[in-house]
Amino acid sequence: MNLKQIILQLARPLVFISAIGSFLPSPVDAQTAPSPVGPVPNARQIEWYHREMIAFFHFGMNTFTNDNEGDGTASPQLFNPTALDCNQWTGVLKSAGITSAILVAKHADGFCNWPTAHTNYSVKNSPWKDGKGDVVREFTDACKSAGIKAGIYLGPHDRHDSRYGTDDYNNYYADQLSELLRNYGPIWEIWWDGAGADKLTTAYYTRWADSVRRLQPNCVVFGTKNSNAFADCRWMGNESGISGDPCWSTINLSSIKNESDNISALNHGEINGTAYVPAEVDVSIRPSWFYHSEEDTRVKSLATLWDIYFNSVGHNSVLLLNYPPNKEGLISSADVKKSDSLSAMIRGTFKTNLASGATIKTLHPRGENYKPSNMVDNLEQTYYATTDNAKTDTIVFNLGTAKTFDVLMLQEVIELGHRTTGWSVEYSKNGKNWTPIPEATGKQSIGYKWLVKFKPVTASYVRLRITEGKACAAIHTFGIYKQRMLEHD
Ligand code: OTN
Repeated sequence: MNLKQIILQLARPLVFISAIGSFLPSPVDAQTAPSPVGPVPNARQIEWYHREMIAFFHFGMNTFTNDNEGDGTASPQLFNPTALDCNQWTGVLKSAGITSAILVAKHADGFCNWPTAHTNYSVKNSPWKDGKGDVVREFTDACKSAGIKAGIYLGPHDRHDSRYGTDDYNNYYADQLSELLRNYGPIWEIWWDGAGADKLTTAYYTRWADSVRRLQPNCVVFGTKNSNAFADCRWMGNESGISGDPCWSTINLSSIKNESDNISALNHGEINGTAYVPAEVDVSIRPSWFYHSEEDTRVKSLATLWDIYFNSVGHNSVLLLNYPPNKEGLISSADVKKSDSLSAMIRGTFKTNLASGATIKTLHPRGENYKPSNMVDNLEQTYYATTDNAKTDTIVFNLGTAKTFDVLMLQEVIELGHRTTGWSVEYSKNGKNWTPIPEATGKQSIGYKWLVKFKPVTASYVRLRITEGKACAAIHTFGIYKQRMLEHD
């Protein structure tokens, strides 16, 4: 053996070891978290995502004029709820497990639900409580005692105030905004409806956003059109409760600004969007935003609400579900019944993850801190991650026994950005022959939560194939569930 042969002989095991090494987690990967990729959420957005559902209360002059878009000429004398009880509203939310709510303080008709010092067009000139009432106060107090986060819709458009469209309106709105942000305790979200708001320039919103940040640093901003630069969350392009598939939390701010040309971008987000502005899905439990007695029989069916839940919360969005209080000032019994049924279906379905306790094998585990079982441990802090060089993976869950399921849930670690951009799920009786779930094939986004429902399948093995990614995968949850259906109406 000459010297060259001796060197080659010695080198062979080293080459072999280094080849294996590229498949094994490096010790560094095993201990350290993956680096974030692309835009990531701020602290307000992370907290907002975890609420999952928000209640919306459209209540005001329109409730008493049987309108949705009053022109601002209705007399304050018409506003007179006979039994307003915001504790009843929060009771409905508590029993549904909803922990945040947004009240319309002023809609586009300009009538103010609180005794503002800046216009006479308000509750103080109504017969309700002899002009001494304050719906915003009753709402925020009820939220506080129920442990519910309170948000405010202060309509940027105003059909009553003649200053709308002039610079004086900027001052008027700013004064009202500070009144609301200073005097009612913590305000968790402010809603800047884009409807009719085209005259409001970026300069207006810059001033108003500055007040929000100074007076309520933790307040989430629902931003539209010219408030795009301040938006923590965006409109998603329709009022039917359907976020797109995919639905990325990222988007270009220009798409929010020019919304009418970019409805699809709002609905789907943009995979390479430069801003992190996830979708909030505003939809009413009834056909209209405000209460109309003739719609008492047209409250959305449980099947429709169930679909909306999957198309909003289950499409990486937060659901903002409107319950319009009636002329008494109460949420009607038909709406309460539907709300209770929806929450019973959500709780019943997601109570038991049938994948918990599964034996899990993956191709590219990062290491002990990010082990596969973290996906099914039901803990907030833990997650599974692949090695830095693995953007794809095949993850097999051996369920131990045959289980029947018809829903699946995936969650990414949102703090680390959108990572996985292609995935599919299959099932098998023996771990060898795999059948795709068509509804869970060729999927793209995950984000905070992705849900899919399908006809029940029975299997002992389930396989998640991560087929594309921007970076190594970081999967917080993989869940399979059996729907708990209530009687449909
Ligand atoms: O007539 N509209 O103003 C209208 C009809 C249907 C759906 C939306 C709108 S306006 C739209 O409302 C959104 C909230 O639902 C956002 O605020 C958008 O910025 C606004 O343009």
